[in-house]
Amino acid sequence: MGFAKDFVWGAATSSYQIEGAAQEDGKGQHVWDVFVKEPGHIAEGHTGDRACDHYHLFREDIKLMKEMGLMAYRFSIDWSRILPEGVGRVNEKGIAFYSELIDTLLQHGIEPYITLYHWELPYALHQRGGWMNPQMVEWFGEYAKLVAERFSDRVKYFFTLNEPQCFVGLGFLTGEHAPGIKAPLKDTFAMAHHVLKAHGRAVQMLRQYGKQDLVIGYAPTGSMCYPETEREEDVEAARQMIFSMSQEDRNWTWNVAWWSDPILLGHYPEKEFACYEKYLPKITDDDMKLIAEPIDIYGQNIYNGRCIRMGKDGKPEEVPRYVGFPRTAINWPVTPECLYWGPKFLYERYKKPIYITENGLSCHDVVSLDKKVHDPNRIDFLARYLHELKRAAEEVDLRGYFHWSLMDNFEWAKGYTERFGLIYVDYRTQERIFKDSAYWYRDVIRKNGEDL
Ligand code: IFM
Repeated sequence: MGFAKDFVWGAATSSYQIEGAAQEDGKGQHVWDVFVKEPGHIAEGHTGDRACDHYHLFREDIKLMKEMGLMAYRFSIDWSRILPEGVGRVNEKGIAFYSELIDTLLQHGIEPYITLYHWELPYALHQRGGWMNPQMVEWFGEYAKLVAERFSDRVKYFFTLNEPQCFVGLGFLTGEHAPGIKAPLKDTFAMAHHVLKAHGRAVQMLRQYGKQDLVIGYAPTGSMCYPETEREEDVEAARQMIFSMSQEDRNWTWNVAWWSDPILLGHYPEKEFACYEKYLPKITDDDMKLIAEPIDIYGQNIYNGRCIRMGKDGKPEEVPRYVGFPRTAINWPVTPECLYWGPKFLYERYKKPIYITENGLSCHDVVSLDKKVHDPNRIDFLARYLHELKRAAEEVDLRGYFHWSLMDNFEWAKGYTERFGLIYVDYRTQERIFKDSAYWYRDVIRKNGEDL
């Protein structure tokens, strides 16, 4: 048993975090291009202007992917690179970049997985109201159509949105991310509804204009939960908690059910709907039908989880973390159990084949005197997490795992201060160095996780 024979081992990135070339070859501007230029938004004033310069170095990067033995690469398209105003005029140079990227991946035997939206809202659309504007549904659909027309002859796998929880929650509620807005709750629920409809519209367009039978999914994040013990009552407590809403309204976006039930079950979660009704826009049956346009696979980004038990009062409660609980450099808890219980609970509820579309950690990696990058913490983290994933693979229809990230990159508001890559990037010279974990992951891939 263990991982299926055709299990897909890959790594993921996103456009703004690695591409650079922010003002090149006719690319339009998006909200991050603008946000990073304002003082105080990004650690140490970093920007993604150059990032990993992947726009120019992608051929070398694909060679490294090959050397690592990756079977698949999940990357995102910068909407404003191919449609500078978000709609209308096509930038052929942007199309040519992604086209060559895809061809080169295929020449190296690496399956491309495209994410349509990893947070780069074209600035021109933002100025027209962005996600507040119901027209976003059609604009996103038009973008998906163009992607299908130009790339789906060679690309079979697509994810629509990456982590709507973040781009709505951090972008429009807390304002930590672009475009840096602290909107009223009512507005954020309206945006979320438009986002879900845009997802549905993109699925329709990909299917209609796809040049082959496409495999289409969605890649949210959300707070995972795992039980303190394997006693049935604790398992039930964790199951209830993972799909329930936060107690605090202003924390509402960190939720699995709100963002996934409509897509996979065709309705918003009932209890929460009642609770948040005062903030909700008008929602019609046609809206729900569009949102629930059938998808083929379910992607979930999983980094950590909360430990849950059934309280004495019969209600689920969170188990406090002990003093000195293990944490990654970015201060996220190390909780490998989430990679077993997360897919298990999601599969029970949504009954779709699952991909882990992101998982990984940041370490403050350095180049040692021997010129190598030793990252034992990453190897230890991955050994623990992938061991749990292997358990899940025995019970769940699990199709693939994409490590976040292929290489160090621009970590949004943290700039380059956090390193998530299997490959170290020296941002001064753009030199790439395999970390020890990249060699370790290569072995995992070769043996299909046999030793985990
Ligand atoms: O870098 C991000 C990515 O863009 C979205 N998911 C989480 C990663 C680590 O923070």
